[in-house]
Amino acid sequence: MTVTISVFEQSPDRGKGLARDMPVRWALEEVGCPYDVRLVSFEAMKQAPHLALHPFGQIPTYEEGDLRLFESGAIVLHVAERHAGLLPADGDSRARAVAWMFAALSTVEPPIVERSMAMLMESGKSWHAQRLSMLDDRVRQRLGALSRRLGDADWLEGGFSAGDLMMVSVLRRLASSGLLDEYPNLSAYVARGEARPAFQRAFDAQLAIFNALSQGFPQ
Ligand code: GTB
Repeated sequence: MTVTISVFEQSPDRGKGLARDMPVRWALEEVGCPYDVRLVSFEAMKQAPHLALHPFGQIPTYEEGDLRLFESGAIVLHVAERHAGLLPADGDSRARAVAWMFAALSTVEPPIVERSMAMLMESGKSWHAQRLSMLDDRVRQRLGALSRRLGDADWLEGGFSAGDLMMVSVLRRLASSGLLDEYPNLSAYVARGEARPAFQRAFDAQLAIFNALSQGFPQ
């Protein structure tokens, strides 16, 4: 059955692979599932045809036959459950790998997103530096705990899993902050994820959309 995902027609991250279609693409590449892409503009995202796929008018969405899904975590979990390669066979290990997916999205990511929003929306405010320092410390609390748990292991739950895929995707959002450099084992963990051939294919595919678009722009 053909899989179609929706992605930004014009991603604000300018091809850095930080939008949330990236983990979905990466998961599909890891399991060897081909997929088509529907490019959606910011305008089209808020119109009825796309809202029928995504109640909040966002990307990514996932279509496969009669199945329509939204939420990158739910999509990655669906892909991981339907194909071999992203979840351990043993039930307990599998449950722990799924727990890491949730940890990535609901424990590690919120302070990272809050920091990104502060950088984007509040950098001109007189109190920005003070608030940023507080937000940095909140991110550090999560990174410190994650770093201690990962230790010198390659991945969070034995072999590479959907839990690592989501965690690396979330940590990549810190690239420009410098915070990850304070935790060498986490920097190495992200680099290991990014070095996977499936990650590279996913990254190149989203970058190709940005490059095609920029060729249409006057320099
Ligand atoms: N919880 C949902 C999920 O995980 O799927 C969140 C989906 C979401 O936030 N989608 C964003 C979107 O559609 C794009 S990815 N936004 C349009 C809108 O809400 O109108 C978030 C994102 C955007 C840009 C960058 N960036 O520029 O670096 C990174 C991440």
